[in-house]
Amino acid sequence: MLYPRESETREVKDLSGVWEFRVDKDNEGYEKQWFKKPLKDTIPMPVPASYNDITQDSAIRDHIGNVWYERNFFIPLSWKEKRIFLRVGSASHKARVWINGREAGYHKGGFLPFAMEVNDLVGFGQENRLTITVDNILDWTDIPPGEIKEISNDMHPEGYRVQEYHFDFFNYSGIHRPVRLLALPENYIDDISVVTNIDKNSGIISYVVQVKGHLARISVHLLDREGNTLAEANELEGKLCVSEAHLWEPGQPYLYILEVKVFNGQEKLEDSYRLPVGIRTVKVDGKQFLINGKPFYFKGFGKHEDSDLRGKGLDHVINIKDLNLLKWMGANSFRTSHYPYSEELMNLADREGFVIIDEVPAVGLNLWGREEKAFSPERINEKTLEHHLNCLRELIQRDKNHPCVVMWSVANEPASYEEGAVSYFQKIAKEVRNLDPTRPITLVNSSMPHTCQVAQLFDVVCVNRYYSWYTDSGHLELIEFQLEKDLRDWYEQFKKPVFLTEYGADTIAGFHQDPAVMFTEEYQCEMLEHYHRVLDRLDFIIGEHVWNFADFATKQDIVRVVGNKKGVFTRQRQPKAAAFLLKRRWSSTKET
Ligand code: BDP
Repeated sequence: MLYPRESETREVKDLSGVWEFRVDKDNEGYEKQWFKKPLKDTIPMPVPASYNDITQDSAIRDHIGNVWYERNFFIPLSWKEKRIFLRVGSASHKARVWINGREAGYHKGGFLPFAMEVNDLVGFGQENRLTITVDNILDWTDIPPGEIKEISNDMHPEGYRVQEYHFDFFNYSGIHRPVRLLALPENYIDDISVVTNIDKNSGIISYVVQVKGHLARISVHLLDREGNTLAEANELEGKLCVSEAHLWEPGQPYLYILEVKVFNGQEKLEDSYRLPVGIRTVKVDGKQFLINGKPFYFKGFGKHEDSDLRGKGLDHVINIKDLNLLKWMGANSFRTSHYPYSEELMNLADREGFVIIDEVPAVGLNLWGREEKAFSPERINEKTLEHHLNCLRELIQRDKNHPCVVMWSVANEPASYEEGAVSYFQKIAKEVRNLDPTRPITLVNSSMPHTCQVAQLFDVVCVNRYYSWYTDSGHLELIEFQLEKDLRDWYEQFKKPVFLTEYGADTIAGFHQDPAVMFTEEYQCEMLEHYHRVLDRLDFIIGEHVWNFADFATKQDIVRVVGNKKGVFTRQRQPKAAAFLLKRRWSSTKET
């Protein structure tokens, strides 16, 4: 289903606001059928937001299992003839939806939208009750995966359980993105796909429209920013050509509008949808990553959706501030580490000309030094694969038309050295290429070139490296020798462009020492300089993404001081010294 946009034929009603909320601490809600009657004993909870940091109760912050959200709504009488959908932007990680006590739908996967048609469940001229149960438990069938550990009663009189997971961000939970009601016409535009190409000075837009129901006629117009029609067609599928096209360029994006209208037999307008379209091409060629035929060098960060109080909840203030900070420092790109970000952010990136590596939530597919294998029937198995493939399908369906997305990342730091990873990622790579033959694909690696079993399946070698941090801690002087050898080995072995997708140091803002020691601002700066000297010597490097843009929350751990402090900005988005160093570097290097 297309992103909810209003038009003369479509209405969108945003249900964001204050909802009723109850934690199901004894896991009894389903059995006691809480969905049948208005929820009792509730507290107010904002939507969208993670619920974890909103109250003063650590039991809510650390809750494992179901929570219940509820609110009432009206359906306007004018929607009588409409098809009514409920669309949830994201709920982490599994959600069951009830309307007036009847089940409306279920979705697994915490970072992608889902929608359901609800005409049979809602009433007109009455208040309707919407209940959403959100479950944050992660097991090996999920991505990201997790494990529930039951701790026996020699550790606590009643025993207790913990949610374990092998990824480095707090398992924020709840309804993270807007919940919306949509009113669509009986016969409506269900999907649009565009692929763009460039031929000399002309832009070519190949499009396919899918309609639900009947239609007598379709009109497709390509509009420029001023609303002038530049090309038009009357088929469900076709090609539009713009001469002297304005391209969507990193930092200089131009967005056209593809205006699609469908009419019935009486020439009455049934539905219309306006899709922003950027004309651009992407390609990997030898040692280079080309956007619009020109070599592009990625400068930027691995990020997180993470901020004070909101956790992973959509926040336009944070999103726009972050893009402004990226611009301020001359960054041109980021990776949606380690899960798909909100559609609202993707729309902003299209508009502001940021280049994105779009990642599925396949993080933590690794047991880090444990003896057992991660890719094995008891852990990452056929069921995980099925869900992983499904997330990729949903992600590509959601983001296929965004010019900002130039590459799909299918996983972050899986145990790619295990034999079992090979057939797993063969299936993943095959499916992604099948779904989108137009974009390069990658897997972000922490393995070494001689141990990785899967890099040959992908177009770009992405590697995360922590020399002088997790290895040889404190030894800045070893970085250059070790990193250079490592990166050269990757290139020699796979003959593909290499991208340093993570490098960084935990840095507590305000800690200073010279000569530098770990955790000080001086150390973060010096470390970056060593890495950059190596990157500047190698012609097969296509990008540098510092880890991380901002400090972020993690689970409590002896190696984390109130979260991961590798941010170049604090969690409140104030710069550490490294921000100025990166600003100098990125503002002075060539634009691409
Ligand atoms: C990398 C992970 C990233 C972590 C980072 C770190 O990809 O999610 O936050 O290490 O340890 O391995 O800071």
